[in-house]
Amino acid sequence: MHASDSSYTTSHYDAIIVGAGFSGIYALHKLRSLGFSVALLEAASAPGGTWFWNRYPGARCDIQSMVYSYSFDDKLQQDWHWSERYARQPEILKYVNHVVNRFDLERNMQFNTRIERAHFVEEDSSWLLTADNATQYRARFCIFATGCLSVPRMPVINRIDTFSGDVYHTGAWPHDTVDFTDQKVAVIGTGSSGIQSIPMIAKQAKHLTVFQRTPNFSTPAWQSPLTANEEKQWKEDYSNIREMARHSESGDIYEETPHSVFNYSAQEQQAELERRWGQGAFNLQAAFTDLVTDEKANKIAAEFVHNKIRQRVDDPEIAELLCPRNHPFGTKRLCVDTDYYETFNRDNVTLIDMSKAPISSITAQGLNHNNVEYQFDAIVFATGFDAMTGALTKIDIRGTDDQSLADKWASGPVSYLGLSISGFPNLFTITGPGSPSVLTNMMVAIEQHVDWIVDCLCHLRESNKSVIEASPEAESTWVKQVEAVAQTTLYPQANSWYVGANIPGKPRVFMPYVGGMATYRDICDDVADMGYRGFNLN
Ligand code: FAD
Ligand code: N01
Repeated sequence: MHASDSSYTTSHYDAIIVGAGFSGIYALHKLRSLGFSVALLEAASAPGGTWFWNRYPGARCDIQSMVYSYSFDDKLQQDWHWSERYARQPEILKYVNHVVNRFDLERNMQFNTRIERAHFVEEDSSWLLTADNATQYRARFCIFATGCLSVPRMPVINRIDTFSGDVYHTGAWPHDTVDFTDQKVAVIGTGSSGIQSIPMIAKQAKHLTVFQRTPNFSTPAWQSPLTANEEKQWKEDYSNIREMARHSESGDIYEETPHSVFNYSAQEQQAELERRWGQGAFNLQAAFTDLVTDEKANKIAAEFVHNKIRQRVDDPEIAELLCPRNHPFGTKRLCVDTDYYETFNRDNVTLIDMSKAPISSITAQGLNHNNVEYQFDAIVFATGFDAMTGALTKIDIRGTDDQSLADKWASGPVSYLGLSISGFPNLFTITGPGSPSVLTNMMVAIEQHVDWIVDCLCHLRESNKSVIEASPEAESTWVKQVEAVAQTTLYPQANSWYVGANIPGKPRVFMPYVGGMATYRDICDDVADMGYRGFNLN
């Protein structure tokens, strides 16, 4: 790669960050405050990442906002007021903008700038990035904060472009208000996005038809306003709570247990599951140590949720259709809902089971499924993302010897710690494949990665080194470790986006590190303490 192309204006930095979600924003703040010259480039017109793009009705977090937020600045967390237990998307976006303004970050951000190429320049060990708007950027270090769930995916369906009504994807929702009043609406997909949006759309639409290929396990959020007293209690103990979250396996603060389900009688098991159900969200998954490692234990939890679904849904046949049976409980991201199952008790909602027959085609008026023609005013695709690798493999990233990252990852992503890739010196990924990322409270994962990367850059600066690269041996050992730990669980059994099963042709590899946040943090700290073991520094 040549140092620059004369048709572009090139700016030079110590570090370039790509992506203005929670990861990129914190990385920018931290690097800049330590004296690095840095620019952040973002495809969108404003910061927010996930919370900029996912504006569908019902979008909110599934980790309590008091912990699904930055912990790096005590004054920030003490000053900010969350109105509800799980904040809605507009409030999270408001928080993002508050952070950007509070730390005066926008002056180092460039919006409407989609990076299309990132090439390593061997002559001087720098990265040259080229955007879609004819700008180029050079930097010693390149940090991809491009997100695990940032490339929305439209399914492959015959004549998908022929619908004459309104088409939406939950992950690229319009900024203008969408009003479904008096409309016949279809939602395709029943993952977390579908499960959050379906109850809201049902309340507005004349009729809602839900097309479900695979039912998912969902637990109630028990959403409520955050009272002044609750907020006070959180804030009085904030630093302890944050520390607990950082050193937990999930990055969240639900009760962890040392007990197997088999330590209890059947009655005690049900009582504990009931208690956890009452706490909401991921508490259920953490009820016993072996729910996602032992098939018999898993069945107890699955059956518990099936019974809850049967209680919540009036029509027994619909209830059975909503009970997940083709994957173990917890092996797809657990969904967290408000009135999801109850929505199917409404007169204006129909559930269509697609498990035996896919949609045969989209038509100008709607769609055809199982020889039935459906007519709609709007179709909502809640069909997910090219997760974990999509945002990176879309970019033409080339390392030493002009090696392409997409080629290197053709059989599945490989990395050292999900942070660094052999053959791609001075390049870092925040929450990359091979790190706990999507299996945790991602705020904790993000802060841990950013802190580690920034410490690493400071170490290089202090030791007069300018190049760091993961060794092929360390990378290969880590990939085997990620795979080995996944195989001790039931996770690989599910056709989830964790294994790339939602994208036809994507290699089936369990991508996140399932060994837990606390264990992973210790490994990363140990690597740094041992002089960046597994990396070559020059
Ligand atoms: P993102 O927020 O995805 O930001 C990445 C940014 O990079 C985007 O703005 C994108 O436009 C930009 N980008 C990508 N490619 C390029 C390019 N080539 N050039 C320029 N810019 C580029 N996690 C939780 O832990 N708890 C939750 O409750 C939770 N809720 C979620 C709800 C939804 C609807 C979704 C989709 C995800 C949720 N997640 C949740 C996961 C969520 O993605 C993370 O928590 C977090 O917001 C990720 O931040 P990020 O900065 O790493 O990535
Ligand atoms: O996407 P998904 P998502 N025909 O991939 C179906 C986070 N998140 O956007 O399972 C018919 O989970 C597909 O069916 P199947 C969270 O990490 C969090 O909902 O492949 N159906 C599935 O039902 C989450 O896990 C929140 O059989 C098709 C659905 O579309 C991740 O983002 C909220 C199809 C896709 O589900 C992704 O969630 C939102 C086809 N051709 C997102 N193709 C919170 O609550 C796909 N489907 C915090």
